[in-house]
Order: sequence, then C-alpha cells, then structure tokens
Amino acid sequence: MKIDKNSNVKKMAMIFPDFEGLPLKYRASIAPLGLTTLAANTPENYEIEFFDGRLETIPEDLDVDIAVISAMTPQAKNAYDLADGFLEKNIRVVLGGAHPSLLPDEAIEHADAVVVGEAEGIWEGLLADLEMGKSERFYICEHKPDLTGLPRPRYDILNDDNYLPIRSIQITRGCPLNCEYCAVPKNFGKKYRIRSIEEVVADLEALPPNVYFVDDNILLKKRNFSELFRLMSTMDKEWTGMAPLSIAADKEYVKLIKQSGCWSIYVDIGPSVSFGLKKEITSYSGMVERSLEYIKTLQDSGIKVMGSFIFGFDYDDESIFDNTLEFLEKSKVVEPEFLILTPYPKTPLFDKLEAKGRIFDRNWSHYNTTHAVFVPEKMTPERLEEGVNYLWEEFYGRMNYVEERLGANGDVESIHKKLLSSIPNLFRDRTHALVVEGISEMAGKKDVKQITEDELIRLWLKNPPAIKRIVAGIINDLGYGHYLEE
Ligand code: B12
Ligand code: SF4
Repeated sequence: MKIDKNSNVKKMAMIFPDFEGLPLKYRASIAPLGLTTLAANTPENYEIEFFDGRLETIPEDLDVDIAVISAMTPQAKNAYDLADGFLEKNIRVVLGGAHPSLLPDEAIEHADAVVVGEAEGIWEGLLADLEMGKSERFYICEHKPDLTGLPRPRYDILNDDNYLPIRSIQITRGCPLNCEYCAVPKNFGKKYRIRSIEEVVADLEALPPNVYFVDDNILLKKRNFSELFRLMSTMDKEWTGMAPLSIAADKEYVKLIKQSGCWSIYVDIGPSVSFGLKKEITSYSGMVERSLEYIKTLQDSGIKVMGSFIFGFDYDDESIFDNTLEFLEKSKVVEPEFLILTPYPKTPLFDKLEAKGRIFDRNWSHYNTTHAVFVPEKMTPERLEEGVNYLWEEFYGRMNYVEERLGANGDVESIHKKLLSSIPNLFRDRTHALVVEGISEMAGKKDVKQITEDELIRLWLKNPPAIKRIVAGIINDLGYGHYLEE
C-alpha cells in the first residue's frame, strides 16, 4: 500500500463502474447509494474521491492508496479491468456490492480483499488490516447489521452536476419472499429488517424535497410504512419507490401513499400479467383484469405507474409481445420498461437453467436485461431479443407517443429542432420535471417556461455535460437517437 507512513491521511477512490444496456438513459442520472453509504462508514482520515463510470471516464493515473469498487453483475467485467489496472500500480483494491458478494471466488482474482454482503461492522476492521498489511482475502457479513443508528450516507462525495436533483434513501434490507430471479434474499438475507421510522424521518428532514426509496418492496411491513407515510404527509416531500402491483389492492393505503408525496411507483408487472396474457390460459385471465384495475387505482389517485415487464419465462411464447402492447394500450402505463429475464448467479433461476444446460452466455456484461443469455422454452434467444427490441421501438418510437409528449405534428424534418424547443412540453410528467428543474436552475430561471428557445439551444450547445446527457437520454428514449449523431 502506497501509504505515507508519516501521514495519517490516505487517499481512497470509490468507483461505480460503467455498464451497458440501460435503455431508459436518464436512470443513470440517479446517484448510486452503496458507495455513499460505505463512505459514511469510512474513517475520517480517508480522503474520498468518487467516480461514476457510467457518466465519466475514470482517470488512468489516479494517485490513490486504495481503490474501492462496487459492482452489479453487468459491471463485473469493467470492475475487474479497473481493479487489475490498480493492482498493477500497487494500489490496494477492495471489491464489494451485489456481484462480488455472489461470486467472491471470482472477484478475489482481481482484488486484495472482497466484502461479501453488507459492509457495516466489517469495513473499518478491513481498512485497519490493510493498513497493517495483514488483510484477509474475504470479509463475510455473517451477522446482518441492525439498522438502528446507521450513519447518513455521504452524499457530499457525489458530483451533483452529474445527477438529477433526487436523493436515494434506504429504509429496509432483506426480503422474505423468494422470486426466482432475484439476488436480494441471498445477499441481504430473508429477514426483512426495517430502520427506526424516527431516524428515517430525521434523515428525510435533512434531505432536499425529491427522494427515491430504493427499498425493494414497500408493501411488506405495511404498519411501519403507514406510520412513516402519515408523518411524511406534513413534510412536503415528493418521492418515488418500488412495490408489487398488489399494493393497490388496499385503496386506503394508496390514498395514504399519495398524501405522503408519492408521485410514481415502479411496479413489476411482468410475471403474472404475461402468464395471464396467454389467451388459452383462461383461468389466469383474471390476473390481467386485476392488474388493469390496480394500475387504474394508482393512476386515478395521481400516482404515475412505471411498469417493469420481464420476458422469457417458460410460459412466454412470441404472442406475448403483441399482447403486451395491447395491455399497455389498455392500461395507459406511461413509462414501461421491457427487460429480458436474466439468470443472475446464485439465484434459484440460475441454478434451474444451469441444471438443464440452458445457459449459453457467461459474459457478465451481457447480464444487463437486454441480452438473452439462456435458451427460452418457447422461442429462440434471437426471437426473444427481437421481441423486446420491437416493444421498445413500438412503444417509445411510435408517432402518437411523440405527438402526445411534444405536441408535434409528425413533421419529421424539423423534429430535431422541435425536440429542443419543446423540451418544456416533453417534460410534462414528474420524472422529466425533475430534469427541467435541473435545467432551469442551470439557466438561472425559476420557471422553465421562462427559458426561451434561444437560451435553451445555447444551453444545449454550451451545455454542462449533465444537461446534454440527460436530454440526449430522453431523446434516445423517444427513439430519435439518430438525430443526435448528425
Ligand atoms: C437502486 C437499484 C438500482 C439503481 C441504482 C443502482 C445502484 N446500485 O445504486 C438502478 C435503477 C440504476 C439499477 C439498475 C439495475 N439493477 Co439494480 N438495484 C437497485 C436496488 C433496488 C437497491 C440498491 C441500493 O441502493 N441499495 C442500498 C445500498 C446501501 O446497498 P448496496 O448497494 O448493496 O451497498 C451495501 C453493500 O452491498 C456494500 N457495498 C456495496 N458496494 C460495495 C463495494 C465495496 C468495495 C464494499 C467493501 C462494500 C460495498 O456496502 C453497502 C452497505 O452495506 C438493488 C436491490 C437491493 N436491495 O440491493 C437492485 C440490484 C442491485 N439491481 C440489480 C440489477 C440486476 C439491476 C440491473 C442490472 C438489471 C435490472 N434489475 O433491471 C439494472 C440495470 C439495467 C436496467 N435495465 O436498468 C440486482 C443485482 C443483481 C446482480 N447480481 O448484480 C439487485 C440486487 C436487484 C435484484 N432484484 O436482484 N438498480
Ligand atoms: S424481487 Fe422483490 S419481492 Fe421478490 S425476492 Fe426480490 S426483493 Fe423480494
């Protein structure tokens, strides 16, 4: 370790590596929470510099003592390449996060130490061991940490210019359910741990108004969450989070969620609906009706439904794609995401497909939900990818969607100009309104409508990288990415 023995100050790089295949590009503009949480647990004598590889190039000549890298599976290859480069320069490397926790034996080939699972209670000891040159290879989170008294994430290490004005916060860890494609129970345990609501409220009070609850399922522990939402009703927060669609079965809960400031919920619509969408399975068609009803309940209460549709289950055949479009038409879900089922290592799904010899692609960079890495039961991998691409194009590329968003009249010649000049219309919903807030702030205007077309174009041309990336992401989302290349 290149530590100056005379100085107690050490330099640490924290890195969230790049990965491909985030079709809704603006999501990269939400800052990751794992490393800011780790930073909060890092002793003060470490000077931390944070890099988000999705948004910036990691300098090759980083002058640091230790590199700390977090990786989900699709980031693993980039994480390992970076790690190898650091090791060559005699910089100490620690790997952690979802993928190294699932496959520590693979990760240790590229690191001095690997943290398996949560870092609280392990991290400071690991750093001390590294400093003394006697670190272990694996640091395993044997006892899941109590979530009381956790330090606040160190959002100050983030470059705010890179991100939407929204802060992530976590209230729960673990999950007692067992969805076959999910890595959460394996990494965080089956016990659902929840923080003290008092502490969460205190954290929220210290945060700006827009918040993202990264919790996987805000339907579990409804009593605790109800208490939180009641307290939030007086707090002037606007938040988004994730839940199963059945959250809408309880209309009182939906009302409370809305009152607490919820403007959108990301729901997993895929498995039940796609099963029900098979017309011949009439006994399941009730699921589709119920899902439509739940979506409507949320929408009627003013909550935007962001739907995740996963394709490639054994019962999915090629009819699923058009059936999904029909479902979208009926349900008016405004921001669907079309994902390919992906067998993340150590999940029940991986084991099942592996046992049948159906996994044919082990390039982790492809494990990003845009590639078929296994042989589906009722179509070829190619048809699965084509079907999902078709949905992205059909839904986001179709003219009436653009018209709806832009108020444009299909005049393709001037669409590029229109895209720029109509940005305020484009951002009609709340997600996009967040972007607008960022833009108006940079333009020094309170209300985005005060920004003239000229100013907007000037901003675009001179732009700070954040604006360009965010706007380009949205233009791509709308299926007009090729205009940006001209
Ligand atoms: C928010 C989130 C996102 C965000 C931001 C990513 C991020 N990591 O912040 C976004 C939207 C970008 C995202 C994208 C994806 N995600 Co995601 N995401 C999550 C979620 C819900 C919460 C992550 C979080 O903020 N946790 C809170 C922090 C505090 O926890 P943490 O990051 O794990 O960090 C702790 C420890 O792991 C450790 N730690 C973390 N890194 C490091 C590094 C070192 C060196 C050390 C020592 C310790 C350490 O310290 C922290 C404190 O203990 C998790 C589920 C979960 N419960 O973890 C899934 C999860 C991480 N995502 C997952 C996946 C697969 C994806 C996708 C790749 C695919 C998908 N599901 O769509 C996509 C990208 C593609 C796409 N289509 O968009 C999987 C990962 C599985 C895997 N094997 O990689 C998870 C576990 C969900 C699941 N159901 O399995 N995701
Ligand atoms: S997908 Fe959500 S509900 Fe299912 S096991 Fe994972 S965290 Fe739990």
